[in-house]
Amino acid sequence: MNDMSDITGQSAKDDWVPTSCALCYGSCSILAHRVDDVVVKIEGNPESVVGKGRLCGKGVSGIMTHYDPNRLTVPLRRTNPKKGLNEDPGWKQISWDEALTEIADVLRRLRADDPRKLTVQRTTTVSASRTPFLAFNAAFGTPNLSAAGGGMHCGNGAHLLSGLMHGSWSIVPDFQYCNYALFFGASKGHAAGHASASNMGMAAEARARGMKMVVVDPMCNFAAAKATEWVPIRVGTDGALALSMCQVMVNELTIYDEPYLQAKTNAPYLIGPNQRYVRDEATGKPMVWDVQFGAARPFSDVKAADMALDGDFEVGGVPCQPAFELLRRHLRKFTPEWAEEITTIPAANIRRLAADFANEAHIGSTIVVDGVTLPYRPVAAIAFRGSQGHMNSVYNFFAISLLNQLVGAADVVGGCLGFNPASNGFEETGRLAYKPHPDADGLMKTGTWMGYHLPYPIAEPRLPEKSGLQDLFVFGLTSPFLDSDDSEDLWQKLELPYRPEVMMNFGANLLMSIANKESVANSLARYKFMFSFDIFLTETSAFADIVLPDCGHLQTLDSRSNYPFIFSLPAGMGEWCWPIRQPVLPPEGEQRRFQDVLLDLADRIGIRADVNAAYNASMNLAAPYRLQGDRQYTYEEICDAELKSNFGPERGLDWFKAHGVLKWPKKPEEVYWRPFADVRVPIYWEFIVPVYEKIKAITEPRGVHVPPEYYEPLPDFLPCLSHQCKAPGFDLYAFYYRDILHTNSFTMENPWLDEAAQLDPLSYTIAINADTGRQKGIADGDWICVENEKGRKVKGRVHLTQAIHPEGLGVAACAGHWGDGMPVAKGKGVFFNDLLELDWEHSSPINLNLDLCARVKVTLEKEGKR
Ligand SMILES: Nc1nc2c(c(=O)[nH]1)N[C@H]1C(S)=C(S)[C@@H](COP(=O)(O)OP(=O)(O)OC[C@H]3O[C@@H](n4cnc5c(=O)[nH]c(N)nc54)[C@H](O)[C@@H]3O)O[C@H]1N2
Ligand SMILES: Nc1nc2c(c(=O)[nH]1)N[C@H]1C(S)=C(S)[C@@H](COP(=O)(O)OP(=O)(O)OC[C@H]3O[C@@H](n4cnc5c(=O)[nH]c(N)nc54)[C@H](O)[C@@H]3O)O[C@H]1N2
Ligand code: SF4
Ligand SMILES: [Mo]
Repeated sequence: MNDMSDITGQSAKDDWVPTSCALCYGSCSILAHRVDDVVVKIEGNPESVVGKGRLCGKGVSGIMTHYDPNRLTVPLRRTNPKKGLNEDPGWKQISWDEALTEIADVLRRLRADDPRKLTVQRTTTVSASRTPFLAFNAAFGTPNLSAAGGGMHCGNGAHLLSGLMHGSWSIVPDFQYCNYALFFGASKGHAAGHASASNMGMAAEARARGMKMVVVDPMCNFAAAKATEWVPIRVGTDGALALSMCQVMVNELTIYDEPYLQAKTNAPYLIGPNQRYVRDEATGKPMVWDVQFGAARPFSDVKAADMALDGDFEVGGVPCQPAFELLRRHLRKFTPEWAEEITTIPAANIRRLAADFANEAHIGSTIVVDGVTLPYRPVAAIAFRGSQGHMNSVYNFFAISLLNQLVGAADVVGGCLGFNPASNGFEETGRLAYKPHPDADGLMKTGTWMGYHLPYPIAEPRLPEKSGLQDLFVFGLTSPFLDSDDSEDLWQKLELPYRPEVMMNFGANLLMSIANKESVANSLARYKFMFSFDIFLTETSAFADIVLPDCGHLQTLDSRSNYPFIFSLPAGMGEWCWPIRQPVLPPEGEQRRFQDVLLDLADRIGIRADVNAAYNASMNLAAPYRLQGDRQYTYEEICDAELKSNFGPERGLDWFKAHGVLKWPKKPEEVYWRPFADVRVPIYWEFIVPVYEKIKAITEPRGVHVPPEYYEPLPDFLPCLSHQCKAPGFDLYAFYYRDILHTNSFTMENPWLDEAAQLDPLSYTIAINADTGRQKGIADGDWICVENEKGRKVKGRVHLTQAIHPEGLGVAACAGHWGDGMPVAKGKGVFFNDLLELDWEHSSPINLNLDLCARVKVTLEKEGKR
């Protein structure tokens, strides 16, 4: 800290505090410039790998979120017992002791009755909230942890596939070496996505280096605007394009990486007529056809190069084929001409894209990185929210993943990288080491993970205990069925043994972030009691009985703002980096950190020992830093324990507060781990067959039909419901996209970001193709009404542009707030989610993803306003 003299001669306290942003889940490392206990500026922390000294506009504006006079500063209790969209809660200030006494009474009684009746809901935007809530959840004993719109909008398909194929939460091109990146509805390094600010720099450098970037997207927005080529696609049809590209590569061009498929996938495993592996009777291992021996043998006994990929065989009288042969045959129907009909992308373009991708992969080539010779495949097919935010989420992402698998561009130099799934750990302590490893079938299990269950092996489906039904629909991470219109019907049929009664919410604005507000409001009103940790009164907090004023990102503490190297640390060569978040400013009024409040509640309801045990497990604390019995540790002490446990006794919380981050170099074998790990990934999902049988055995007798076409071992293209709408006048596909200026429903309240968004022609408007608009007699700036097939309506001002597919209707972010608690946000922008239905029919029957597109009709608003 420097003591400086200002012009008045008075001394000013002036310092820069290293901490982490939380305006989105990227958690970029920041430096907060603090002068006389006021933060006057936020900059990127160049010492950190997370952001690399860069910030986005939201991060810089975080200062205005902190100093917003509408921030909550006292606990509030509702006085109006009625809950509804038009009910005023009648907030009354209460003391912390009153608030926590009442909450603890409710929780104590509930836990004695049935802990599963507690639903814990949290926003993923503050990613650091994960560990404390997971610990509380586990200790309390409820399986119901949910993430509002998170997952079923953004990651249910992405995390499943990235987990199965890359041992990782997410994927990104190896920007340092990639020459051809194909983006399917993802903005990794352009506006949104994971590891934003780091990826923004890396993506820019890659483009300057000459990396071609091809963006498949219904809109030419942030990623496509920077691309070499924009490929406009009909909403929700990415699977058809990817399958067709696979068809061209495998059957028309016959370009694919045979040695990779033999050694690193289950492509050579023999499949019988029952869609299952042909297994060795003695060992139970899947068999391959050994071309040297001319016989089927367990995969582990055969050299990869001797494994047949093609042909028909017979083993013990059973006809069978290698999985790859089945894939090759399966792909034949996905011709570019077929795909053109579905995607609107001309067949010739599909052939060109496939040829470019296949040729740019330079199959067979190697490169030396830091003295290590490694496979070099400088192409990557990437996807995230856009292409998989649909009912056909799983197959779409599966088909896109196959592009990388076919050319061997998975976790090798220049290819598609998982987000740091392999690490040798911190050398001095040997901690934080993990890497993918094989199961008995040779298929990859992740070395580290952060979901409720591992992506593989697939969990055993059972009669649900989770109100979201994910223990039955085991491919789903998060679920719409906590809130859907028909959840009671599903719970009854599937014999859920209890009903949700109490909700503990952390920040999430589920009333806005999931789907139409009526459906979610009905679900929220069903809870007998709800309390919410908030920094603002959101639309959702209006359904709470008690609201607790939380500290914001500049006031809070977290020993793992970037754990476990997944969200924020860029993939690729460079350094490992462990940053923390620390308080720069004290609480205002009666604000308290949620982590401390959770510990206080644990003590009040008598579950401290369980919470300590849960922290030991989730932070993987090593002796002597394990938390003991029911000792009342502060959250500071828990953070200190985690840091010392990982990095040694001299690098505790104090060291991290002073230094901000700890770094050490990555090795090529960690970043490009695939050649060094004896694991295979499934290009053919044999495991899906028994899983479906088990799901069906539970659902069919109980009157719930689960369509089998979602559970095939090879991906297909399944149309969204919106593709099937034939009602006259419903000729546009409505979709949303992230605004570079806003995070989900959060930042419209930030005055700097709001001002910038008002200047932007798209942030708060509805984008329609200019020619389509003119045909409909709509002019730029007109007010229109957008109506979905069920008659739900959304209104807004039109922006006509050439930068959108002629059938598309694009809305930015999750705006259109109506509550009084965020007055800057109120009335700004368009609330897209009012066009989304929330029921079984509109959910993926395999991974529970919501269908995030709607077929809509637009009409001109005569009055020229809302
Ligand atoms: N139309 C549309 N819908 C969407 C999306 C979209 O882009 N458009 N995105 C979807 C996706 S992928 C997701 S993940 C979800 C996200 O949706 P949600 O998780 O419901 O929330 P966000 O909209 O991200 O807003 C973050 C919330 O956290 C609160 N908050 C921020 N910091 C803190 C803090 O330190 N403490 C506390 N207690 N609260 C805090 C903010 O007040 C805000 O309410 O929305 C989904 N829904
Ligand atoms: N600036 C900013 N950054 C964020 C967030 C934010 O709200 N704002 N949110 C964070 C969160 S929670 C998440 S999940 C990530 C999400 O990050 P992204 O995956 O990048 O999310 P989106 O921008 O919603 O969707 C990506 C693209 O998909 C397109 N798209 C929509 N439908 C389709 C389709 O059917 N097919 C194809 N091919 N494209 C389609 C959209 O036009 C958009 O360009 O971003 C994180 N980072
Ligand atoms: S990308 Fe996210 S975490 Fe990084 S500066 Fe922007 S808002 Fe903050
Ligand atoms: Mo998300």
